[in-house]
Amino acid sequence: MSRPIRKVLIANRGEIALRVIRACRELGISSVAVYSTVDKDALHVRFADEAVCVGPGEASKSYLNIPNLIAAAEIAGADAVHPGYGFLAERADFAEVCAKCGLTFIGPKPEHMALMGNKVRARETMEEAGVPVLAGTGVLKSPDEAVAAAKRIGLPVILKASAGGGGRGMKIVRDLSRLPQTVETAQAEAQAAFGDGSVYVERYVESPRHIEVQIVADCHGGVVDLLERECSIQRRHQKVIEEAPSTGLSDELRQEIRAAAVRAAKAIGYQSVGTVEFLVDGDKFYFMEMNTRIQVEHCVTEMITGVDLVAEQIRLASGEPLGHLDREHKARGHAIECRINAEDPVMFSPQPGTITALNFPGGFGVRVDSHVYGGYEVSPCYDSMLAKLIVHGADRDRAIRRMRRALEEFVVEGIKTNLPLHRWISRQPAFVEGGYDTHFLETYLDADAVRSVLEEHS
Ligand code: MV4
Repeated sequence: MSRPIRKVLIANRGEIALRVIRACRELGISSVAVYSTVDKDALHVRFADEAVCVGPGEASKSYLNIPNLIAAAEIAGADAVHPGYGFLAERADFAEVCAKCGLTFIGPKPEHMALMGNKVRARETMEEAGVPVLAGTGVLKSPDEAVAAAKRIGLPVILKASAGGGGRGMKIVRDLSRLPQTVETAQAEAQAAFGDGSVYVERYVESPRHIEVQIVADCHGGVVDLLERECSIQRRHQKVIEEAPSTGLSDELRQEIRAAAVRAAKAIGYQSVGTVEFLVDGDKFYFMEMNTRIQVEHCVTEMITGVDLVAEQIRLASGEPLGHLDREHKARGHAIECRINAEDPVMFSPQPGTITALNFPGGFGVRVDSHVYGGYEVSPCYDSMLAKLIVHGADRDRAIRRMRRALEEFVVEGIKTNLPLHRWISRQPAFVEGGYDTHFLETYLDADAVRSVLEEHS
């Protein structure tokens, strides 16, 4: 059952490729980077033991090009593949191809990726496992079925695409008379976007909090949770700030949510690291999605648990048991992550260009995971995240003070970034108090706040 991993091909770029290379190096495992021609000078190419070009800048022709990635793994003699996050990380077909080619996929089994990629099947499976789900339906067979469901559940309802996720393909309906037409539109849009027009109904929660639980599972049936993260500060379904542990939840509710996440993973026989996302509404919580990958925000969990999640993910993929992880994890202090993006801090539009000057913050309790350097050219081909600033403090108040101090030290010149937005958030009373919900930015980032972000916090 155990299969040693000696050489890992990293099918990704940017900070997560570096993160995986660093874990490999510490484990005594060789690393193989892949890169597009746009990334020929990238740090993941320089820091890996070997690097193979897999195509041009356009992701569909390089980082998403499965035949080229498999060929690169074969040429380099890799025995395993790490998908990182994004790109092919949740593509069951890629995991399957890796297995067929004798490559250990560092992630869950393809059937679990496929199950969680199908939001209707995921919902049904969780309900059977005794994990709370919102009142809703299976795949709609007709608009009339949605109307009947809305009458039973009550308004508002939300229409979601079964093949969607992460906020893609959702429509809120507040007026019963609009529901049939909205179902037809949602089905057509889902068909066009995902090649699958399946749509379902759920009761809509107006002001939820996004709480997610980090799960670690081995291939011997062992499952533990590594506490939870609070990810409610988002904009257009992109997380902006994440923290661990969550703030403003009762201990009782946190324990219940963690137990539900473990139950979810055990029910399906999940293996590898994963995240179970919940919507929290007052003192109630509901299963939302399960992410079958290492996530961008895994670092806040690492800071409060002391566990190297990527190293553990690799170890678990080689068939090892939970071992030292098999215990009740307790939070040591508080961690906050700021996603620093190359974007307009107010309009949130991406800002490609060249970084002319750069200074990363440092000092006690500060971690910066980033692939950029002075002179780095931000390409429009890829997402706009430049760096993750992760601060750790003995408690949340100290973490916030450290966050402000580190944000003051952080310099990126030559392109616009969202650093002013983070500086502003770090001083917002509603953020400092904790207990904010998913409407935080749209609620507080009004015209006056925008002026303040542009002037005071730059
Ligand atoms: C919801 C919801 C309210 N009610 N479902 C957004 C991402 C995707 N995972 C599901 N999402 C939501 N689903 C019901 N039944 C509100 C959201 C939502 C949201 C969730 C988490 C974090 C930020 C969000 C922003 C807007 C909407």
